[in-house]
Amino acid sequence: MAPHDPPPLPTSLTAEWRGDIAILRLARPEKRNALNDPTVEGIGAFFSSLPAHVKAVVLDSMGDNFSAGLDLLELSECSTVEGVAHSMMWHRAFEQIELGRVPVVAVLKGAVVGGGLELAVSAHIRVAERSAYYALPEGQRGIFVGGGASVRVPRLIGASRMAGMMLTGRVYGADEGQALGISHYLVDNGEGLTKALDLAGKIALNAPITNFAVMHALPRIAEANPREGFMLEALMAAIAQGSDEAKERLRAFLDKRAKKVTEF
Ligand code: 1HE
Repeated sequence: MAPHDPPPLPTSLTAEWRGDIAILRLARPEKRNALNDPTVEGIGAFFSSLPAHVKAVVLDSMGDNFSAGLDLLELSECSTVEGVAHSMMWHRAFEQIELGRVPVVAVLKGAVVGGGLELAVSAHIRVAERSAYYALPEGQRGIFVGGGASVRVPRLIGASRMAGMMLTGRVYGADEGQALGISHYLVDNGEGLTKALDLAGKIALNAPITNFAVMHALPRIAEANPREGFMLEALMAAIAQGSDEAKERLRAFLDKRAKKVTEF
């Protein structure tokens, strides 16, 4: 493999490299990007073996839908023990996104449902197109979420709202998803990738220590008891500001060489 080659991916995924940004695409639109085992394992493998030059990833999809969730063909014959292993395989794969090496920006459109929503909420930033809608149809299928939704979705919208989605099959539209905090940005249909690439480009310009702290320290601090949280924050802040890059960036601002904060 050449240094920039991705690991071998299943046919349901494609990778594209644009400078220091990688784009991973769900590529099974004829099945609404339903997630089968090779796809989920391929996602994990992709994020755990990113080339060193990659500084941010955009997670995109082919067709009109982000993902219809679990490939329902797969669970129909699963035993209880196999079911546990299957769910834990999803957890491992999506942890490679959430606690991976670089921030991930997901582009959401059409169906973002079941395991598709679980995949989306593993990313750090979500850009939704107006066509996006969110649901957890596990309740209607007689199953339970297994790709990390019960940990990650309540942190975004609260356990009570997630219970409502699962018990009644409630579907939230893109506007509601934006108001609830599922998406960070809401854009017109067809504009999600451009916006995501723009954001990924900004992320790639950050000091690596800042991206590391946001990905790995912030979620742990947010979950910690406040006393430990303040201490972790102080330690992380000291490590970050002690870096040569931080010193240079602070000096650049004081020398009027750095951009000011602007409203837009
Ligand atoms: C699928 C799947 C799938 C579509 N597994 N094959 N997820 C769900 O319960 C959602 C199920 N899907 C749907 O409700 C609809 O497909 C959509 C609303 C997403 C899209 O509707 P539409 O009209 O655009 O497409 P379609 O005609 O329903 O589907 C096109 C094809 O994709 C069709 O196959 P075909 O061979 O007849 O062409 C569908 O069978 C196939 N397809 N969705 C398998 N999900 C770790 S636990 C996670 C648990 C879950 O994610 S549960 C939620 C599962």
